[in-house]
Amino acid sequence: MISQKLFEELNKQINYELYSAHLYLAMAAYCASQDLDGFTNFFKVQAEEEKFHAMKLFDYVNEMDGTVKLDGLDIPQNEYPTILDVFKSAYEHEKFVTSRIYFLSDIAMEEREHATISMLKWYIDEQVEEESTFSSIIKKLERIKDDSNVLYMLDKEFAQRSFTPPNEV
Ligand code: OFO
Repeated sequence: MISQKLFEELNKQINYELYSAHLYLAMAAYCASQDLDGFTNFFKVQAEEEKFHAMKLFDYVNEMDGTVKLDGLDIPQNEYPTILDVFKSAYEHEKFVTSRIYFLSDIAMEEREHATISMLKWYIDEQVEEESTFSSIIKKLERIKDDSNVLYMLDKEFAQRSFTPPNEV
């Protein structure tokens, strides 16, 4: 049985995931202001993914007879010095989210809450992907520096990104 403490932390996580969507939409808006349409698309898709993460937890809390309680969202950062800074911020944010997922897993393990441990495994794997995506884009952006031709190519590549909900949920 899920404790009140664990339900509260799962609820907080729903909010963190919704905040992630909010943050990435603000990053999309920044990219749009720089006329980087592909990067804009990248972050819009990222925001969709985050909403999916939130809803997966939303459904889980309901399924386990808990009550979802939403909180307010902080104001996200809207301005960035460069596109590289956008990705550095996103990467730091994902590291924070990973620490939250580990924290939730620790509580679930302390409580021997096996269903929640199993559900959270999906998020642990997802965080490996999220961190790796941002870290590899940072490396690319650091390599290309101010080469606008390569930036344009990357922008074209990101224009192709689309959101496909995972089907195992
Ligand atoms: Fe939900 O993984 Fe990013 O924040």
